[in-house]
This record gives sequence, C-alpha cells and structure tokens, in this order.
Amino acid sequence: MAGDDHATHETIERYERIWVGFSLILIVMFVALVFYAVSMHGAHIGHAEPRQDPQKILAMDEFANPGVVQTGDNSYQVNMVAMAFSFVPGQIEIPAGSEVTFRMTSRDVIHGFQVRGTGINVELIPGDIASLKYTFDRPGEYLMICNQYCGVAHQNMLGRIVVTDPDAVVAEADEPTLEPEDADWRGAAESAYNAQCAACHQRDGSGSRGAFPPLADHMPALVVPEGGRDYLIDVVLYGLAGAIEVKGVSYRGMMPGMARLSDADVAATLNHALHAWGNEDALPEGFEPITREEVEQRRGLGLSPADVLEQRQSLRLD
Ligand code: HEC
Ligand SMILES: [Cu+2]
Repeated sequence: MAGDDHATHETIERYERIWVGFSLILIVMFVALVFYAVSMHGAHIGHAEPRQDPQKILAMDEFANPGVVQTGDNSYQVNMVAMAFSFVPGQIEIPAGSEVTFRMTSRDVIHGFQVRGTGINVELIPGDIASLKYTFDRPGEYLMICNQYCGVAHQNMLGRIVVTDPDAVVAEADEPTLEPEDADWRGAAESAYNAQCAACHQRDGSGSRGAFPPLADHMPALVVPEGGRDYLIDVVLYGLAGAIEVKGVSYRGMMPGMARLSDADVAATLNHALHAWGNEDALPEGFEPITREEVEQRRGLGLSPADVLEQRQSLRLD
C-alpha cells in the first residue's frame, strides 16, 4: 500500500540522517584530536631540504665531524649521522632550556630518529638533511631510538641525550684515580667501560655480529703487534671508520671518536676491555696496563677515523 511505502521511506530517511550526523561527529572528533595532539605535544617531524648527492652531504664539515656545537648564548646545534647501527654522536649533552637545532642525515639506509618523551620523530634518508628545532625543558636522560627497521642489529641502534640542569651547582669533576698502580682500578675501569662502551660492544664484550665487533677474545690480539697500544688509544680518541674483519666477520661501521673522555677514562675503558672476559689470560707475559700518560701523548694528533683504519692495516693482524 502507498501509505506503508511512505512510512518505510520516512523511517529509512531518519536512519540515514542519524548515520550522516554520526559520521560528521566522528570526523570532527578526529580533526579535533589531531589539533589537540599537535598543540599539546607538538609535532616535530623535521624539515627536509632538497635532495643532494649523499656523498656530498657526508663530505660537508658538519657531517664529516658530527657532534654538538654551541652556536649562541643559549643555543646548540647537533650535527648527527645515522648509520647501521648507531647514531654519531651517540651521546649528547645539552643544558635544559636551550634551543637545539638538529641537523641529521643517514650514511647508508633509511633510519628513524625518535626521542622518547618528546614529539621528535624524523625519518633520516641518505641524500637528505633533516633539520628540526627543539627545546628540552626538563633535565634528565632521553633515549634516542631508531624506529625504522634497518638491519640485523637495528634493536641496538640507541643513543642518549643528557639534558643537564643549568642551575645545578656543577660539582668539581673529580678525576677518578684509575692509575693501574692503584689496587682498585678494576672496579672504576669496569664502570667507565659500561658507561662509555657497553652500548655498542656490550657489557660482556660480545659486540653485535655484523655491527659492533666483539672485544672479548679479541683485544689481546690487537695489543700484541708493535704499535698496538697506540692503535687502541687512537681508536678511542679519534674513532674508527671503514671495513675491518674480526674473527671472520666483516664490519663496516664507524666508531665515533671520544676525545671528550679524560686521559684516565680512556686508559680505564681500554684496560677493562683488555683484562675482562678472560682476555687477561691471553695478554703477553709482563703486560703493563695502559697509563694516562700514554693517552696524553696521543692527544692532539688530529687523526680522522679513516687514518686510524690505516693504522690498523699496518698492524698486519692476519
Ligand atoms: C657507538 C658505538 C660504539 C661505541 C660507544 C664504542 N665503539 Fe668501539 N667500535 C664500534 C664500531 C662500529 C667499531 C668498528 C668500526 C669499523 O667497522 O671500522 C668499533 C671498533 C672498536 C675497536 C677496534 C677493533 C679492531 O678489531 O680493530 C676497539 C678496540 C674498540 N672499538 C673499543 C672501544 C672502546 C674501548 C669503547 C669505549 C671507550 C668503544 N669502543 C665504544 C662502535 C662503538
Ligand atoms: Cu637504524
């Protein structure tokens, strides 16, 4: 009957109106959520400059010598290179409240740069320079993580941003006494190693296959050849880049130079790696731990990570 048809039609129309209204509410909610998230947490998705030849970018001074530079009273620039499987620099220190400009690129594949507890999340692509500004208001430690699967040791691609409290009274940095003559150098050496080296080479010195060479069952072989002691010190001071082979596995990474460490700490980290994990038993008869004076003498040579690779080749390890 015509009357029934009309009633059905009305009912359907009512339902349609309800659905259209409901969808509109959803759309408005989604848009509002995006606005809310961006205004409350900020979106730091980076700004990419025009693509260039990756080699040209890596040759630029800021990326050939990555690190943190102070650019003003209260501003810093972080020049960073991501590579399988590390961020260089892997540890950054900045005072809270300062304006930080990150300039970043990748040396090999696509990596992610995400900083926990912040809205920073950027894709790092070879041939691109990603840049973004950020101000860390709260002092503390922030974890940098690669959130793009980039290979076997991807999960080890981590770093730290230490945001310091500019108002805190700076304690007189007490130089730890780590002279090998001191009876207790081992404990301090272990903590120095764990703080500076374990992120990549692991606490047990096992490294990460294909990414970070093992130091366990390997350090003694490096110290034995003539020039081995200097080589080890230079690796820590100046870094190491290029293809090496350790126990039949190839590595083609880059270890960042850590000249910022004190002479005592450089000696300590190396002495720990030379003695721990059973390495001690493989050291030559009468081996003397590396001293601060030896480290001091290797400073200021201005070597590049590639120079240190050449030095390694002259050790004729195989
Ligand atoms: C950010 C990661 C990272 C950190 C931190 C790091 N290393 Fe390395 N290290 C590497 C990589 C990668 C290589 C291999 C570089 C290459 O492939 O050319 C390497 C190589 C070495 C080598 C040379 C091995 C060889 O066969 O010649 C030594 C020795 C070494 N590291 C010691 C240390 C010590 C000691 C520390 C702490 C003071 C340290 N590393 C901290 C990543 C790191
Ligand atoms: Cu990565």
